[in-house]
Amino acid sequence: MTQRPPIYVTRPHMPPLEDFVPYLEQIWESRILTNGGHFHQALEKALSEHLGVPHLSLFTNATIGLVTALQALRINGEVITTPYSFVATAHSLLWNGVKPVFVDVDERSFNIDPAKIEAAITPQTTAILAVHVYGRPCEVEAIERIADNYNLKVIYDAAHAFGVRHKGASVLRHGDLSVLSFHATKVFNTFEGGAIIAPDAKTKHRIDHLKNFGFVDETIVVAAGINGKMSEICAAFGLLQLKGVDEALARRAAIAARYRELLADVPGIACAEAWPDATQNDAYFPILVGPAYGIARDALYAKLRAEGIFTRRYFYPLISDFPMYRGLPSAARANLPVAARVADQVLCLPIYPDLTLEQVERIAALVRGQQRTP
Ligand code: T4K
Repeated sequence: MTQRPPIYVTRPHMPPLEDFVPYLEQIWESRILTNGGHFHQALEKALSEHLGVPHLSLFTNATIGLVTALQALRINGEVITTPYSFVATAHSLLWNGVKPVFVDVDERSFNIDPAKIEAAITPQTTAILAVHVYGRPCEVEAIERIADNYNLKVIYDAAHAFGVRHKGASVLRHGDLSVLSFHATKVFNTFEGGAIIAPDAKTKHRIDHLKNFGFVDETIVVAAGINGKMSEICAAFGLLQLKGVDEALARRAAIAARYRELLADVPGIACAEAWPDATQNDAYFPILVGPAYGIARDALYAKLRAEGIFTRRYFYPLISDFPMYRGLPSAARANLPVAARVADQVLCLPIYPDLTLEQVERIAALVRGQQRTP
């Protein structure tokens, strides 16, 4: 019997190799490999237009982007954030010497719950670092109202939110700064990469200096900057990727719709609901495995693994469960009951443009097949 190839939670979308060769030839010809070359400039312009945002600064990855965004806004003291995210969100605070204060999430969106933010504000609070989890927008208006009332900055970790629109405009326009990821596992990838979205040219210039060691010109350094620059090869790949991104998003939407149909009536399985006032990018396909399913989430995860289907439990454990955070008073699971429940029940099913509907049907049938009526 021939073995089926494994199915991973995601696979990067790749254009045909021959389409990339002319870009490589241009790089070989120019010998400009990095430091704001032709492709870097072209991708910044193309992405600003595509996403409908005023100012965008490319980065080597989103983590350095987050660290730099906090530097650019001179964030210190305490920052209110979510435990339900990838560790990079909170790590960016520690790299800035800032204390994370975890606030619970909303049970429908899995994003930080604005109703719980105010109680966590102290005289040391300087900002809110929220995450558009799975590309579903936070309650941006409520968050910004609180920020205005308490004079706080707002930074959005928008690693998952490529192309997402909220009430007709890019969700990346909200807050003081937003940070995208273009990692291999993301909807739009440049191998590794990311970007900060800034509201005005002055802020973008400051960020451009910060990602280039603080250099303004050959002899002037204005800040203790870092090296966060995207290389020409990654930027060139991004330009090529941009041509296929709408088609890739349409494939993802078809896959998500099929999963929803096939899993709609499985007892104990809840698919994330469509989100009001927002477009979806189907970056992930999370399901919650509740008590009515009859077996635990981890048993389903193991069963699928045994079948060569590598789902992921994004985001379990919670960030607040990791050793460098769990000593914080706000990290106690009793303070984060919704996030704790979601982390214990969530399973992200495979979704990526090359996944076939037959594979989706097989995965859904396996999920259905494990259900045990209590
Ligand atoms: N904020 C949030 C909310 C984030 O989710 C992330 C990253 C960040 C910030 C930071 O962004 P970056 O600094 O990375 O730009 C992955 C990614 O490494 C990470 O970027 C992502 N979030 C996180 C949610 O997932 P892992 O350790 O789970 O990835 P890994 O290597 O196990 O990959 C998952 C599957 O994808 C593999 O089983 C196979 C497939 N894969 C992966 C890679 C890297 C491929 O087919 N090709 C590949 O090149 O963290």
